[in-house]
Amino acid sequence: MKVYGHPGSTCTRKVLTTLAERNHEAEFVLVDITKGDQKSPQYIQKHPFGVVPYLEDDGFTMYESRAIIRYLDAKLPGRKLTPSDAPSIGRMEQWISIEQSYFTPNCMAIVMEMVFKGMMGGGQPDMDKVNKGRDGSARALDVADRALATQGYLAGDNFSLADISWMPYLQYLSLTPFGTLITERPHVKAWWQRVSTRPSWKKVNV
Ligand SMILES: N[C@@H](CCC(=O)N[C@@H](CS)C(=O)NCC(=O)O)C(=O)O
Repeated sequence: MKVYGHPGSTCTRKVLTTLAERNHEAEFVLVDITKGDQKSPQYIQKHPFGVVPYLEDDGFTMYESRAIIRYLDAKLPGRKLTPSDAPSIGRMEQWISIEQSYFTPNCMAIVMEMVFKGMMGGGQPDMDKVNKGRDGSARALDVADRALATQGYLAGDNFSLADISWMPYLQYLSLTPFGTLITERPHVKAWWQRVSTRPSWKKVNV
């Protein structure tokens, strides 16, 4: 099995965290997105949208991080990161969808302006974008805080793919002054402490 990606990429980190949780080793193929390798003709032949990650598994290939983590969890033997009862599966999928639809676009607006823009020499952050991202992130995190008041993880009592789908974005958010969006919500704060100290996350978040 080969994972094509970049260690700093949020979407690659979801895949690597899933592999680490499932104790499965895959060969890592670096696609250096800081140098534009993801737009090379050779890579576009694999991934027609020119982004990471991309998976090769014994002749089967696929892309899209949230689809890849579901595939890996279904395929690999051992304890699953997907619950087995229908309501919990529904809950897990709901939280992955909330992440993709309402949280990540807002969180990444902050991270792009406050972390990546500076790293790429792009100048001062656009505070209109940051403030809009802050408000949108706060709304999603308020909803998460209410859910996490009565359960340990997003899908219920067990760590699942839903938690993995949120973690890479929260990690980058925690590096900005808007990390307070996490720490000022007691249940999100406690959950983040729980999930970010897992060995899988420590292995991936280097
Ligand atoms: N929906 C895709 C998004 C992939 C994506 O945007 N990857 C980013 C890194 S996290 C990337 O390759 N960025 C480089 C670029 O946009 O050229 C997924 O979930 O895999």
